[in-house]
Amino acid sequence: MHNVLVLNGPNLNLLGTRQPEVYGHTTLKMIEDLCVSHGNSIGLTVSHMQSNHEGALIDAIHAARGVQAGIVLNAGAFTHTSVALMDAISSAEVPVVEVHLSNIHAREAFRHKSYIAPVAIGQICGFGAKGYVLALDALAAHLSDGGSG
Ligand code: CA2
Repeated sequence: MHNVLVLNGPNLNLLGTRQPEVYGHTTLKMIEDLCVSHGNSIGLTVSHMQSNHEGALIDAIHAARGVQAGIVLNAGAFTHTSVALMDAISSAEVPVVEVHLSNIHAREAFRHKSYIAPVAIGQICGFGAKGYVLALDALAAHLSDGGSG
């Protein structure tokens, strides 16, 4: 079993309670439970964390080094602004799969830029909560390939 962290950023604690037309009806707790159970079925021990604070997310990425085999990261709006998160991922030497519920490329222009994408092994967006399952599958495949490709 590989340890994997599912890390969610700002405002994602509100999932399922507001703006369901954009982000769906699934709550963060449902997504976290789904990740734990799906991870278990594909050989991943999933832990999860959500924070509205950039520094706390950076601390979690630093703490993942040598502990987690990979991270599934939805950095929320920090995706589009945070060089600091990008630098944390670069230095952590932990593979990151970037995930977004919505298709950020079909939304406002400011959401098209991701500071996470250049330092992630890949990006999944536009599939709602199922994107987290796809991201775990992608991470498991990456890890079983020995971390290449
Ligand atoms: O589509 C995604 O997953 C996003 O990362 C969500 C972020 C947004 O800033 C990114 O551009 C794309 C926003 C998360 C806000 O979540 C809410 C959920 C319910 C109600 C209000 C906000």
